[in-house]
Order: sequence, then C-alpha cells, then structure tokens
Amino acid sequence: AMLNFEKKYRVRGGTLIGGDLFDFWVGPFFVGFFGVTTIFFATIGTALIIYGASLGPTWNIWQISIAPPDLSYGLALAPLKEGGLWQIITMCALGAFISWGLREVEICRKLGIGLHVPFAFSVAIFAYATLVVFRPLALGAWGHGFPYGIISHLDWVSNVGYQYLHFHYNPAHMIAVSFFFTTTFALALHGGVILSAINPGRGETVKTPEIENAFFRDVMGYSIGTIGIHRLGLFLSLSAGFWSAVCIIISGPLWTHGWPEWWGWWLNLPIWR
Ligand code: BCL
Ligand code: UQ1
Repeated sequence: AMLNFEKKYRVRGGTLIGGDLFDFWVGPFFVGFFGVTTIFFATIGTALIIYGASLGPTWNIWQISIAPPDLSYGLALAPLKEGGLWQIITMCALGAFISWGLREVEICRKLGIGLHVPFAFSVAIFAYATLVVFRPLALGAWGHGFPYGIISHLDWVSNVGYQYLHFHYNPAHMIAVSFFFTTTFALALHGGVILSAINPGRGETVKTPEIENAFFRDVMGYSIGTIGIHRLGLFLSLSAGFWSAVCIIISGPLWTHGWPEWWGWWLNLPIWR
C-alpha cells in the first residue's frame, strides 16, 4: 500500500546511471540500476556461500566456514576450493554493499534530502574493506582476510587479537571501543528521553522539546538539543566504525609487536623513567 503523501515523492530522476531504464518501483521497493546490481551480487555471493558450505564437512550453521586462501598464495588468485571461492564471495560482498550504498544515494536525490545515510553506510563498508582488502594488500596475502563463518570469524578475531598479545592495549582499539560504548550511552539517553516525553502520566499531555532540554539542564547542566543529539549520535557511531578500521589496519602493517609494548613510549617518558 502507498501512503497518501508517497505518490508525491515517487518521482522520476535522480538516478546516477542508466537514466530512466530501471527508474521504477516493485511494490514498495525502488529498483534502479543499483537495485539490480545489489540483487545480482547478493544472489551470486549467497549461492557461492551455499556451494562452499556443500564442499565443507558440516551443515551445522555455527560451524560452516569459507576460508581465504593459504598465505602461500600471496595476492594471487587461488583455485576455487583453495580460497578462490572466498575471493569471489568477497568481490560479490563488496559489489552488493557498494551497490546498496549507491541505491541509497539515488533515493536521497529523489527525495531531495542530504546524503547522510549513504555516507554513514560507506563508513561500515570502509571497515569491512579494511579487513578483507586493504589490510591483506598491505600484508601481501589474501590469507590475512577473515573467514566467512559464524564461529570461525570469532576464532579469527581471537587469534589475531592474541597475535598482538593483548589487543586491549591497541590505542585505536581503545578509541573505537570507547566510541561504541558512548554511542550506546547516547542512544539510551535519547531513547529514554523521547519515550518519557511521549508517555506522560495519566491525564497529562505529551511533552515538548523544551521539557526535554529542561531535563538535561537540570540533570547535567547542558542540553545539546533535539537536532544536536542526532548529530552527536551520528558522529559517535561513525567514529566507532572509523577507529575500528584504524585499529586493525595498523596491526601488522604499522606495528608487528605486542600492543602492550607500544606503550613503551609512555613508560619511557623522561619525567618518571
Ligand atoms: Mg575487539 C575488532 C570491540 C576485545 C581483537 N573490536 C573490534 C571492533 C570493535 C571491537 C571496536 C569490531 C567492530 C567493527 O569493526 O565494526 N573488542 C571490542 C570490545 C571488546 C574487544 C568492545 C571487549 O573486550 C569488551 N578484541 C577484544 C579482545 C581481542 C580483540 C581483547 C581478541 C582476543 N578486535 C580484535 C580484532 C578486531 C577487533 C582482531 C578486529 O578486526 C575488529 C575491527 O576493528 O575490525 C575493523 C565495523 C563494522 C563492520 C566491519 C561491519 C560491516 C558491515 C557491512 C558493510 C554490511 C553487512 C551487511 C550484511 C551482510 C547484510 C545482512 C542482511 C540482513 C538481512 C540484515
Ligand atoms: C539532549 O540534550 C537532547 O536535547 C533536548 C535530546 O533530544 C531529545 C536528547 O535525546 C539527549 C540525550 C540530550 C542530552 C545529551 C547531551 C550530550 C547533553
């Protein structure tokens, strides 16, 4: 069903490629050139994951895993069953994610809104690409990518973490984690204040933003405001993803020792050395 105001926004144009060719809707969904490429990459990628699983030893959903090539293949293409599947699946994943982001851009252009949503998604894509493309390239082997499996990718995180002895000492990881936690804190405050304002006591009216401002001024002496909290939230969450990408790209390419040792510069400051 179409909402009464939706018709007004279902306009032609705003496409980045192909003109009017795919400029139509299927039910509630905008298609577009990038809708087609998203479906294309996602379908092939998913089919290859299922094929890869069929070659493996188990159908246990937790244990299925599609591994990247052995490090000895370096940056070459590997045979399908030796990590080649992982390589094609990675290309499909990137193709699908980037297509989805560009489809978001086309929809923003149609609606005449800013590009904040696709920009935000591009940070998530950037973090993924850092894990499976940029870092493997920097280290000289696709084998440094993470395996596609529920438990296996967790094992990869654990192993890579311990390879640097204690990943909590990675300064960029510290920043990323702090941003993740601050994001959840800000969203909890925001969700809390919105729900409280629209759920007043029996017989009372829904509260306005001025009341929300007053709450935060009373409780902590400052209110960032209704649009401000959304800007802050976007900044915090994108920073979390950005510093995640930083924390892993520097592990190996920039620092090969244990992360606790990196803090030697601090321990060696002349004031207390
Ligand atoms: Mg750590 C990484 C937190 C302990 C080793 N660690 C991360 C970061 C994050 C974090 C900062 C992962 C988020 C991320 O990259 O998002 N770690 C964290 C915390 C603790 C912790 C909070 C904790 O102790 C409380 N880490 C440890 C311990 C080490 C350790 C000490 C292990 C022993 N940690 C590592 C290693 C890594 C991390 C190694 C990393 O590589 C990782 C990192 O920084 O990676 C960049 C970014 C988001 C993405 C990559 C998602 C991208 C999504 C894509 C674009 C879209 C997907 C679409 C999807 C398929 C479609 C679904 C369709 C459905 C129908 C909806
Ligand atoms: C806030 O100040 C505000 O403006 C009224 C909101 O908008 C509804 C909020 O959701 C939150 C959480 C705050 C408080 C946040 C800070 C950083 C002071």
